[in-house]
Amino acid sequence: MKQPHLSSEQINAVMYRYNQVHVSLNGCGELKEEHFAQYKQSGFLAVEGVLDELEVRQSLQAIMDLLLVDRKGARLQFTKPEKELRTPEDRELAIRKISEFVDCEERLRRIAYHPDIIGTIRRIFGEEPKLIQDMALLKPPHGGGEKPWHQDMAYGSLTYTKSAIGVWIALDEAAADNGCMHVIPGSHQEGATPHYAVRDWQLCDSQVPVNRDVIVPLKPGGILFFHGMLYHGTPSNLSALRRRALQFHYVPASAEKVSPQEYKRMFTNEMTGAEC
Ligand SMILES: O=C(O)CCC(=O)C(=O)O
Repeated sequence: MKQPHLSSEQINAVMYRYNQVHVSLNGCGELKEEHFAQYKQSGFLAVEGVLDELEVRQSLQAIMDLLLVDRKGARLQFTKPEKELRTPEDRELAIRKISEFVDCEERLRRIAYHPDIIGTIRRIFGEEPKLIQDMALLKPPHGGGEKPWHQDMAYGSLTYTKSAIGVWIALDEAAADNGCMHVIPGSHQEGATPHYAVRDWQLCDSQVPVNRDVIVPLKPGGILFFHGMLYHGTPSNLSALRRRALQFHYVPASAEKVSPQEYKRMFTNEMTGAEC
C-alpha cells in the first residue's frame, strides 16, 4: 500500500500516531544499568538536558552561519534549486539538511565529541565509538518535509558489521506538532528489513506497525540515542515553529563496512522479491 498520492496532512494522520508519549530521563547523570538494559529491549534512550543553554545557542548559531554566511566545507541540501533562493528567509525555508561540518565547524565538532554523549555511547557499545556521520536536520515551519519510517543502517554509509547508534539532538523544542521523533519500541530486534524508494528510501508503509508508534518530544538540548535498526520517522512540520536538530552516528571502533552484496541482501527485496 503506497501512500505517495496523499497530502502531507493525510500522511501525518495515517502514518503516525501521537497519543503515546515517551517520558525522557533528566541528564546523563541519571543513567543507571537498568536504563542500558532498557535500551537493549526498546532500542532507544531519551535524555533531556544533555546540552546546556550555551551549547544549544552556539550550535544554532553555527548552523545558521553555515546556512547564511559561509558554508565552509559543509554540504547544504535544499528543497528548491539554490539559485532561486534570494533572501536569508528563502534559504531558511528551503533548507533540509547540512552535513559534513565536523572538520570545519569547531562549535559543532565539540558537540559531536561531547563527553556525556561519548560516555553514554561507550557504555552502550562496551568499546570506543567512532563518529561516522554528522548532520543538521532542519524542518522549517509550514511544511518542513516528512522523513518516512526507516532504519538508519539501511543507508549504505551507515551499514557496518556492528550496530550503529544515532544521536539525535533537539536544538528547538521538538513536539508532536512540529515533527519530533517517532519510534517503534523494540523494532530493532526484528533485524534488517527491506527498504523501498517510495517518498524516500524507507520501509514499506504497509509494514510499519503504526499502532506501536511512540513519540519522543524533547526540549532544546535533549537527546535521543537510538539503535541503527530501530524503525523511526518524523512527520511533516505543519506548525508555525521551526524544528532544528543535530544528528550524529557512531559505530564501535572495531566495526567494519559490510560488502555491497551483503548490504543488498539485508536491506533490499533481493531475497524475498516482495514488492511494496
Ligand atoms: O530529523 C528528522 O526529521 C529525521 C531524522 C532521521 O530519522 C534521519 O535522518 O535518519
